[in-house]
Amino acid sequence: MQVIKYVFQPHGDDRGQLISLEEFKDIPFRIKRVYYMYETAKGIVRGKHAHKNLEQILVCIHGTCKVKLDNGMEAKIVPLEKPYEGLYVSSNMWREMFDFSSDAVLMVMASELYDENDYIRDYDTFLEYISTGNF
Ligand code: T46
Repeated sequence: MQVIKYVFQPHGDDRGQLISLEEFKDIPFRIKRVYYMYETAKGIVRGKHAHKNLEQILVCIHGTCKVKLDNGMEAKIVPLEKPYEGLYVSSNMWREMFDFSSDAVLMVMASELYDENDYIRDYDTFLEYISTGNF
């Protein structure tokens, strides 16, 4: 399984850093939605689902966390520790976010609007769904 981690180019000067992300340039899809999570309680695992169509880029813009990606055949754990790193998460990929530092802010840029029908929230259903290859 190939993990795609983008390294964004900061516009740094003596005032500090600034990162700008543009759709189709820095982000490989139209950004229809941005959301972020913070004040994640200790020991919490978020996600635990896959999406049928949604593509996303996850950026831990403050603090740190880890993301487990699982395509049904292989799983990898990716640490997100820098505000200039973006993890691409494709559709048909089980994801879990965990090990959040208390100051973590995880921002997500998404290719689609929120749609509960796009979620697969049961792991066995996910395995069954990808085994059909009908997507
Ligand atoms: C994903 C991972 C990385 C909305 O109303 N609008 C939204 O855009 C989102 C993302 C969530 N919600 C509501 C739905 C739930 O009542 O917010 C609540 C928490 O959402 P959820 O339990 O799905 O959050 P996570 O952290 O488990 O998963 C989220 C995204 O839902 C998901 O698409 O890939 O982050």
